[in-house]
Amino acid sequence: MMEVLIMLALFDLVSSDVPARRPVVLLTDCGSSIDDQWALTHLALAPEVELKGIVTTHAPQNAGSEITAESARQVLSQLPQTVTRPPVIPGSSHPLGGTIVPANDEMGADFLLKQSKPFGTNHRLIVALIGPATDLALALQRDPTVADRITVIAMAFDKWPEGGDPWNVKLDVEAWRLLLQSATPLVVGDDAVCRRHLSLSSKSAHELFKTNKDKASNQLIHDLDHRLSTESIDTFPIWDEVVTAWVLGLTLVETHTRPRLRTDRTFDQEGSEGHLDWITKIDEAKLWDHLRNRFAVRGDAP
Ligand SMILES: [Ca+2]
Repeated sequence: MMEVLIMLALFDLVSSDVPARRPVVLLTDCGSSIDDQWALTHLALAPEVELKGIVTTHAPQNAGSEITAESARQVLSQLPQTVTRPPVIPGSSHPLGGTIVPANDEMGADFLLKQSKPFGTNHRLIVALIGPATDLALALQRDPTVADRITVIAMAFDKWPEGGDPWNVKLDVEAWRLLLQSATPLVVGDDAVCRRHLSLSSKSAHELFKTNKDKASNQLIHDLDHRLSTESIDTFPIWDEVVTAWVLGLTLVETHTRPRLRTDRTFDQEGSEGHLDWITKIDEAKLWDHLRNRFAVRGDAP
């Protein structure tokens, strides 16, 4: 049976219980869509976050990890000069899928394992997963004890309790199967909650940054407008910002029994064990205010 435990309200943790400088490694398929750029920008600017590094992953259309790394570097280049640039590490260009992983594809897993070393069960490294889970799964395969040193916050799946997924999980189902079977604490922000809370129109995005005329926010707006125009739609979900919202304490979650994953990406609740947290609500007003204020503090890039 599914166990549901409504967690206590987590809103307002930014100003109360969230320790300063939460350590984060970001795993991203930056450039596949427009939302990774928003999350990367926001995490890099947030004073509550120590962005220790960015591991880039494979993406469709033969976009290897070096291509997504270049996209991440481009985002960082738009940030004000005062912002510390975290290292960008190209991870695996191939999903697990039973193939032999080339040595160069292990750089992301190597980085994750090295970064996790100082951490433990009482003070965990946050792994923010906004792309395929390949590099994280490689790290878990290489050293299963990394599960005792990290917490994973992931944008993934369609909705609870069905599961399903058109992108992050689909691109490496085996990696997600390993992640769900691991002992790693896991929080999921699904497509449904992101569409409910994180969809932006052109008007709302321009309103958000109306007092900021810097390179980074201009680029975020430009990318959103281009996507809205290309697809002839009024709003677009900034899915990956759900991980920023969780890191900043701006989400509510339910705790569920941890399911297994079928090959069609749906959940199998039979024989499940352990738990995971599932995000049910995002305080998007505070999230967008937080991002706007970061630009207001930082000013323009020279
Ligand atoms: Ca992404």
